[in-house]
Amino acid sequence: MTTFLATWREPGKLAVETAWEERLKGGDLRTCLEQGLAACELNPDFLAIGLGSLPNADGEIELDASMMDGADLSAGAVCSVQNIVPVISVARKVMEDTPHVMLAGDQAKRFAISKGFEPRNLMTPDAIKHLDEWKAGNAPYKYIHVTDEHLHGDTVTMIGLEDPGHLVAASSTSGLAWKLPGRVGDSPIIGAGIYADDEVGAAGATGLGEELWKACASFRTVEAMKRGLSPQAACEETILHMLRRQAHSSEHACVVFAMNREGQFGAATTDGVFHLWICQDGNISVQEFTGLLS
Ligand code: SD4
Repeated sequence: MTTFLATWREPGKLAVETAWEERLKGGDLRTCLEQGLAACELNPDFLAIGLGSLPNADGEIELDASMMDGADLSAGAVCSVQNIVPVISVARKVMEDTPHVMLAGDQAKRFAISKGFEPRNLMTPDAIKHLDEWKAGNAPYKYIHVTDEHLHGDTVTMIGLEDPGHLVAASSTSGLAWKLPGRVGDSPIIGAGIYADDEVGAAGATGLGEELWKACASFRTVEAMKRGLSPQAACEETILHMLRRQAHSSEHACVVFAMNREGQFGAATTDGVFHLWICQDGNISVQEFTGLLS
């Protein structure tokens, strides 16, 4: 059995569908997650990932991405990268082609170019329109995007599991809209945005990165599973800890989701409604999780 999980209602669907297509072609877990996230990065309709996402306060799109393999805890990440997509592929190259875990900013971009990536303008006409609206003081999108119906994000964090108990986790994001230039959130931070350990399971996060990072949300959740909690109970424990200890964690959605090496999974959010996509050997479904505050 192969299982993929991916975050949020719109991009999560594309992410698991693409990962499964890659699996049918014989792709390994790393490649399936890379392709799933790359498809979302290259889709200009998603506002918090890759091409055409919402920029920082200077009108620049700065991307963060990470990948971790639970087999041997190898990990790679990039942060604050401009003009390159898909950055998940650069994060994977950091993991596989260098002795390092993370490269940042211009130097990460130089590394990407040295690996054959072509720099390009990521600001689409829609992204420029959103920036102009924000500058005029009437942006429809806040830090984490609020639509008419739901609080939601487009950051995609994924977990993949294959028998017997091998897990990979990965994440890609443009971070928070209108962030200070140079700001980095949880997504590229191993232990915050993602964590995978084949001895236990894997976890991923999305939402307000500052709070998720302070909580070491993904590592905390994997450690809770290591103590014997189910993935659902582990996620709830992390979110309740955040609500109890971190005042700002109730201001925006903070989400953690997890899967153990047996394939059980769960998720929890501080607030709002969170959609998690699940693909089990090609059977695709979505589950809804309601905030523990509501
Ligand atoms: C961040 N956690 O950079 C990301 C944002 C996010 O959906 O998940 N948005 O803080």
